[in-house]
Amino acid sequence: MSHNNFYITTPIYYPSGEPHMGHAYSSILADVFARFKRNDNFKVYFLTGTDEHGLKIQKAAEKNNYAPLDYCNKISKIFKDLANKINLSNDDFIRTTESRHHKSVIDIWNRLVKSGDIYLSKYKGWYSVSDEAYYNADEIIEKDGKKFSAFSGSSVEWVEEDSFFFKLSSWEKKLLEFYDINKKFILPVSRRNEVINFVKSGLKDLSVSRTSFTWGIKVPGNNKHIIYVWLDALTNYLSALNYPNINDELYKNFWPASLHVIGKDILRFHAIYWPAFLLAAKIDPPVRIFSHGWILSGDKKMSKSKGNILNPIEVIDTYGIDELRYYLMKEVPHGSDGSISLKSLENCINSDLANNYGNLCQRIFSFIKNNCSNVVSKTKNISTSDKKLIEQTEKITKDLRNIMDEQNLNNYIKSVINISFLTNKYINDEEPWKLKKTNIEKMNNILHISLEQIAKIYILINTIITNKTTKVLDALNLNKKSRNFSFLDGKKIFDDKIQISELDILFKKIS
Ligand code: ME8
Repeated sequence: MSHNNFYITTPIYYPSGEPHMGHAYSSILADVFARFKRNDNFKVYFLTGTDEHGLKIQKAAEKNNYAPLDYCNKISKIFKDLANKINLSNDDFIRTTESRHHKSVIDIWNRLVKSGDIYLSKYKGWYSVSDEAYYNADEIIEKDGKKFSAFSGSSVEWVEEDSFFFKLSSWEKKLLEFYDINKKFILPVSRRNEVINFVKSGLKDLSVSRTSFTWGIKVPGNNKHIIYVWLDALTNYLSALNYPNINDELYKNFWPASLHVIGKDILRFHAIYWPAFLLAAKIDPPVRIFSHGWILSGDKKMSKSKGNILNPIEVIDTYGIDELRYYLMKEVPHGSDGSISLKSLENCINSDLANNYGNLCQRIFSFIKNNCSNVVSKTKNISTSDKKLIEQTEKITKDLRNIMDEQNLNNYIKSVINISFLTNKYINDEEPWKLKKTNIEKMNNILHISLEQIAKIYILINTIITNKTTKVLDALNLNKKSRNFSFLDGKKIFDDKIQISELDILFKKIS
């Protein structure tokens, strides 16, 4: 894969119930990284989709009186519609019930058999259908006579059945070596440490087939066994690139994946099982697993089973998608959990969107309209305070690529807020309105520099606020080709006079 290609994925979602804010968060986060790389002239492939096999889905379909595939068709479409509604810029939407995925899973299975990493035995232990995960006895807690996973809190059941196993134990040392060589394979560092400690405490072989239900991909040559849904699901990242056709342009251009964005609850699968499967199958593991925290409501994970859901569609219809995207990205701290509420969403809209970004634009646009007939000539002489603003902005922007290469979106947002703050202060200090009669050239310089700043701010933030930033860049008459990050390398956005167009109020304050 070339250095200028970037393959990024969201988790593929279980279509077992309707999507909620946690799903929207995970997807928007990945979307922001995808858009950042596109703005930075990378060739990006961005994948999302649905994870449709396994007992969890079979049970959800039965409960709703549907055949599994009919149920998946129905719910998968709801996830696809949500992707549109939240402005995901995904290039593909994969469903694990598609034949392209089936081929890919069979190939991986055959490779693992060929490498001697799979053997037949019997599984005896705990299983959580909700997590589709096996748990050791020391990971189980008992409450009111019922057993739960101490890790996720989901209920577990005792399973005893014939099963194929993957020799995960034999990959322990190689995984630790892999983490050691690839120091940034797992971010944030706290999650990396968690994974390394877990692997060091010893890995058991992993059951990779089930025989007590039918909804899934059958083990080749053995009709009784269904391939474990996580081995099936993880392979989606390869299937979307037309693996096993390794001569396919997509595979050649985009594997290994640059970044899998996932929640902390599915870290083990991505940071331990996935690289182990791939190393065993002699396929390069992905470059980065970034694990985000949970969206909480109060202090609880937002999820259907807890009944504390903020419905993303309702919030978008009331407040707008730009507003929700910005709020979620700002409010949830890097790699940690974040508690959200409508009250803090409203505060964020008022303080950041209306007062900071919106006000900066509106005051400059209306001044230029009223005093300069919508045209500002090119800056001629740079004053000390112009220079100061330009240098302060450069100092902030020069770190942005590194910040985003570590998925530190909070610092990115802080940087953009800071540029907006500095620009507002510059305008207040320079008082262009006082120069109309005395120094029209200086007034023009200040306005030109302010518009250049506005363009930078809105290009940076259009990774998050996708609709209203376009309105501003259109009103600046900035051609589409120039809406990229070349200014991060010191290039100017406007080399000439700037003609502006009408700009409506961007963000309405909520009272
Ligand atoms: O785990 N806050 O699917 P899923 C933040 N099919 N993120 C949340 C969340 C919350 N309240 N609730 C869920 C699966 N998520 C598998 C993935 S990938 C090969 C297979 C996140 O629908 C969760 O952390 O249960 C996970 O990353 C994603 O939503 C999908 O959850």
